[in-house]
Amino acid sequence: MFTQTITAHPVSDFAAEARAGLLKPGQKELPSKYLYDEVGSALFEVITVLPEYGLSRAGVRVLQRHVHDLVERLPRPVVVAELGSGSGKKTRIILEALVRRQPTTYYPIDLSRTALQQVQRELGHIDAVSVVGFERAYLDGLLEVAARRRDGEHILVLFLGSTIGNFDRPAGEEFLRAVRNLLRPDDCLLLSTDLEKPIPQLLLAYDDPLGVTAAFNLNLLARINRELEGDFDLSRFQHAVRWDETERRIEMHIRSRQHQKVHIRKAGLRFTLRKDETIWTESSHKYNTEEVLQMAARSGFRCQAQWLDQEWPFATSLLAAV
Ligand code: AVJ
Repeated sequence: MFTQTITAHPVSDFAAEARAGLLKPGQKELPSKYLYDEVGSALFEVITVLPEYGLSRAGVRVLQRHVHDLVERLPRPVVVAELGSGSGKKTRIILEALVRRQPTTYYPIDLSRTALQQVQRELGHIDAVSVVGFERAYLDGLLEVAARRRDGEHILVLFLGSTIGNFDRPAGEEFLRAVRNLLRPDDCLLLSTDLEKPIPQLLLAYDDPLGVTAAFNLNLLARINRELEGDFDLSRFQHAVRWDETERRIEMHIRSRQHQKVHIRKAGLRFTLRKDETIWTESSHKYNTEEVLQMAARSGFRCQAQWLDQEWPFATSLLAAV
């Protein structure tokens, strides 16, 4: 129907956050949200079609199979807000089913303007769907969506792709609680979580033989070079993936192949890396179906339905705010 973008709040804290993470005593780190600039987002789209990375296809299959059940369970009328805009593939399945019942406003919330533009191009032409993008952090965007709510209107929040896995468990639960606090009873959250599976399979999914995930990861250093005038020499770094058994998560790191010095001019930062020292760039926590239910209950939701993919263990849960 129509599309619109609410921008402003541009200046990111990339320099400040990179600086803080790289100056951390002990394990150095960079926030995973910065993996997704234009290059990183394009590389991630390639990851989603790699045979080793079954996660995204599982998410699509679950929705294809159960979207009618999903739509029937939703309160009406409902607006749709999505945390992170993704490629639009999964969202399209939901919106196309939903508009058979009611015209729908869709609010993608994303820090990246390019990501918003892409999803608007992808979904802006569906009949009876209006797209209003928010260039915001998730909770800031959701706050604004909630403020625009009309009387009697409900909100369906989409948090797909197992993005919650990037938080550690306590922070993930805290985040769900924060989402819940912006909602009213019977508003819904559709939450996807990747499930535990054999470790070799997980390691391959995050360290594919073609090297796409390696490029996705190393692009974070390239991005620092581009945007913050860093001098990382990418040939002196290596993608590294490990499974942490206690935390039940995949960790993605960038390992320094040698002792070296780095200068990031716009962050006002000089630091050294030891040979084999790593910068931790992302975690992907893996869940079981029970703990998703418990996590939901503890954060103020009741589970209406949980749909699973058998081929690539994966859960999409429809949670209603209590
Ligand atoms: C988009 C955060 C769900 O953790 O699996 C893919 C990102 N990182 N390969 C994930 C990712 C490396 C992905 N999420």
